[in-house]
Amino acid sequence: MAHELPPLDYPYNALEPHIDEATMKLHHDMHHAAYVAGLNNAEAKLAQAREAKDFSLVKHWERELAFHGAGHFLHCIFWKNMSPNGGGKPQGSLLEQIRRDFGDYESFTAQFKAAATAVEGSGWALLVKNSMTGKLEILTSEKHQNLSQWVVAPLLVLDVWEHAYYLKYQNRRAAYVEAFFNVINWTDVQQRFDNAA
Ligand code: MN3
Repeated sequence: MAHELPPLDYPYNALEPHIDEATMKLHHDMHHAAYVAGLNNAEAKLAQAREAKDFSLVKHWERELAFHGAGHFLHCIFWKNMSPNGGGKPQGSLLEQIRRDFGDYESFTAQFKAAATAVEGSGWALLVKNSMTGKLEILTSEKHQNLSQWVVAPLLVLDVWEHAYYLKYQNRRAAYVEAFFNVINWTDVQQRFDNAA
């Protein structure tokens, strides 16, 4: 099922004067649309590679998958994160957890604004919930991909830093990757799959 550019929930000019109509139109119709097209293309190319059992370009298409996937999914959230009726303060359980994890709302906004301002070059500031600790955190991303799509729940992870295999496998990472499949705890992976939001 191909990804599609979701329409905005509000007119292009609805966020004026804070975010202008021309920017919204360009950002949504051109930039976001390009991510959607790029993501669909990357997924199609990877399907072709699986079909042909030819992964010679897998690094390229995984990069494309991350770049366009991150772009698509983050923009979907970004548009929904804004509203012509927005502003004000969070309430209820979100406000409570912000207070618990950042001290108070003002400290949260101070850190978020500072973090967003300090991103070098292109990127994002993100308020996230850590699925291991259940805590809220502010993270930043230089660019947005760096091989991640962000809105994913890790189910099965494999460390391919050299320290994870070099003593035994030296430069033969593929042999280490092969061996990993002999020790995967699929029960754990299944549980993470069942629990993923
Ligand atoms: Mn953008």
